[in-house]
Amino acid sequence: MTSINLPASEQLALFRSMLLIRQVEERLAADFKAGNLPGPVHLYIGQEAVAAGVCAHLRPNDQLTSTHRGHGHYVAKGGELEPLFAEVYGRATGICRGFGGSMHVADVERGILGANGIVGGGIAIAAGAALAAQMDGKGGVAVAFFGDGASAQGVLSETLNISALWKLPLILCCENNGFSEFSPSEVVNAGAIADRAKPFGVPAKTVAGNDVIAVWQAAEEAVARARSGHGPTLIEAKTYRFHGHVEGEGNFLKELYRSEEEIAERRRSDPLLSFRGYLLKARLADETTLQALESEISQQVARAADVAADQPWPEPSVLDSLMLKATHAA
Ligand SMILES: Cc1ncc(C[n+]2csc(CCOP(=O)(O)OP(=O)(O)O)c2C)c(N)n1
Repeated sequence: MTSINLPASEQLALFRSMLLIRQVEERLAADFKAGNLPGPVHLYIGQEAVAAGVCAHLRPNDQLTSTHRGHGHYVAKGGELEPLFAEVYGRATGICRGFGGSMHVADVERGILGANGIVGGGIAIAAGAALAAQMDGKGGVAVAFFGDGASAQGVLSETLNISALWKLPLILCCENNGFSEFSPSEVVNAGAIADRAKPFGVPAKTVAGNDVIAVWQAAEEAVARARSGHGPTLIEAKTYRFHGHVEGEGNFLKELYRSEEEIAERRRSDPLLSFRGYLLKARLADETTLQALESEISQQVARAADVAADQPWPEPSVLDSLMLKATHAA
């Protein structure tokens, strides 16, 4: 773990953000296992340091785009828990009225432009948000979170090109968790992902994505560069997902693409536990404080999830009227 001379309150806020993501995801994992989810979920467990470290630098009006693995970014940007759970549960009070599900959680008011089932789909949308922020002239920035698989999509090159030319206030954050669905990143991506920024003259940094302080530092530089009009930065955060590509994948995969031993080994560098250990060792928090925080967050998560699970299903007529509006708009 990188250590840093930041006020304890800021470092505890990072821990809180990671913990909140972890507990939300663990609740959803349990919900899936119990057969209580109407659709698929792709969990972010193991990658929390990336969302927390980057989003710590974002202001309420800054914007982000996310992926099919999008709950962590939503939570780190300050999205409310109850509408998140309600959306994943398909309920009427969901953030998209229960019609979007896990892969579409969004809260435009909070700058969360949405999770996205199209791999790489958020990259150019974030460039558009960065262009809007640049035109507004208020120092806003946009962040595109995407995976290593998405970085093999042509849209990354196009976005690097135009954002470099126009000096867009954009942070391209690749979460390299080692896999694209069930394929190791090496069979999907030629060369180093960070090197993709080179031909466009965009600065790039590869960081230990399980080290929240290292991510925080890289993001601090990238966000400052973007806010001051110097253009985009690519961050490649090397991390690992502890859960499957999608919950329940063991039920349909014919063979395993990674061993239980590998996962157990990688869990030894769990970003949340490493940071917890660091906070204690650096005397930034004591055991009692951390346990109190853990129990407060687990109550907050359980309450939000339980309330969401009790909400009604959406009325099909709402869908009809939304489709009607969309048809008129087109
Ligand atoms: C355009 C497109 N192509 C293919 C898919 C199928 N697909 C869903 S997730 C995924 C892998 C994405 O890997 P990565 O970008 O590394 O994200 P991760 O799942 O590791 O978070 C693929 C190929 C898709 N959803 N969209």
